[in-house]
Amino acid sequence: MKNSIGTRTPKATSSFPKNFVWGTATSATQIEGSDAADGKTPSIWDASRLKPGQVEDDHTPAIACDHYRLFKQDVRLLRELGLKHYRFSINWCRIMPHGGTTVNERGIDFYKRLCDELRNAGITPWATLYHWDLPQELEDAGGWPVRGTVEAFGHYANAIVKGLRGHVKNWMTINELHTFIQCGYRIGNHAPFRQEPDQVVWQAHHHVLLAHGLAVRAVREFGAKGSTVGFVHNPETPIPVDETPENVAAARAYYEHITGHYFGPMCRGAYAPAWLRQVGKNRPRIRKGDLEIISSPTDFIALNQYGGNIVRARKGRPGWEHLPYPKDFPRGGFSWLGDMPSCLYWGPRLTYELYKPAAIYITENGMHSDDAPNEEGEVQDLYRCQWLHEYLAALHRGIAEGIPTKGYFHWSFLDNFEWQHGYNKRLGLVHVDFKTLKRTPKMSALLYAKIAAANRVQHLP
Ligand code: PNW
Repeated sequence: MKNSIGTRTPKATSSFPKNFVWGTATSATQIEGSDAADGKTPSIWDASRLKPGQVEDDHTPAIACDHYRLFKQDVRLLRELGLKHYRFSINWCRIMPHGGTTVNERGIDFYKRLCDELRNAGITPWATLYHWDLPQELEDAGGWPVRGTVEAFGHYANAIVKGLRGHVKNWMTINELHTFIQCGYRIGNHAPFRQEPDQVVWQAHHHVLLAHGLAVRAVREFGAKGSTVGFVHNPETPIPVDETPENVAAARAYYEHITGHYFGPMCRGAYAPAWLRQVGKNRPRIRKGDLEIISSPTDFIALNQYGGNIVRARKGRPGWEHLPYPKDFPRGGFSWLGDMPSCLYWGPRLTYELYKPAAIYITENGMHSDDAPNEEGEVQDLYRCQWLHEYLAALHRGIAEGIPTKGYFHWSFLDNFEWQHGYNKRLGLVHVDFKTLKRTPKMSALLYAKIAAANRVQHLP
């Protein structure tokens, strides 16, 4: 028999569906800079609000990638890479300064210019309404634990959806409620750096769900015809230690347990009864009509997926148990991030099995690695290249099995301001020199561009 090692032609099965959405993602505070330009007022993450020690090395987002001024160059780079979809977020403080009700047209104009530039480059915009830039005045009045913040958000959502009608058709309401409420109001390592008791935290959680519902309604009422909208969540992903029915069932039960107070109200119109029992007297106050607003139908569920945890069924008893990772394994650049490619299989699968969304998008996936240009100016970020192959192969498996995942956005397009880590964590496909602001596509950007253009991964497990 003729030796065919190394001459393997790609299997048809490694292709993604036609029209699969390949994109990259960013957020306003992390890349824009120009934090007082054109009428913008401070958010809770602004340089002027951060106190010493809150962000590593006291970095601030005052300049970040200077994208507000360099956006044309950035869109050109996206075009050169051939990436046809781009997820960004809108900074509330540019649109409604001070968190008030007066619209700042100069703020809307920036996002119109960005969208025009994208359209001319053949790139579809995907806009997130809230990626953590709460106007400082709203925080001063109590922040997300206070219902007035939801009302203010409703005004903002209506204004920006109206303002960008004709420019944006794909909307995401809220980015990672779990992260900014738990880190911002319970743990205190994200702005507004508070440590509140459970009832306050769960009240804030409920208010953000309500804000999501109002944003869905804003898109339905004021969005262009054919607009789509969904919520972006980052659930921890349980990965069964093997695929025996009992271990898969344990993973599903655990996923229900951790998503029932997020997707439950949204997709079923009710908080999971087990969760309500668990939080007991710390449950949020829910007004009549709230759950109808929260469960306004959406078009997709968006997942930000980075890692996962291994679970299995408990011996002789119902439920699950976690298998803790050995020290230093696996890694992905953060304490919370373990490199577990199969999360891109299990996350969409469990979400689909439990909540049956019409579509799923992976709106973030990525890792930190500190690669810099070498003497030839090449950034050889081999870990990220390997990551792309492995994670996308896992994503592909689910699609091949019939899970309706319609798109993938790599986090992030550019190295950027990584919240409490400042500029010390680099997650970009494109390297940014924060002194000169020079952009250099890493090896992974070129690899990802090839995968997107070919619409297939080369390596399948
Ligand atoms: C997400 N955690 O943040 C955000 O949406 C991005 O803005 C951010 O840059 C990216 O992931 C990388 O960190 C997270 O503690 C922050 O589990 C913290 C956690 C998860 C996601």
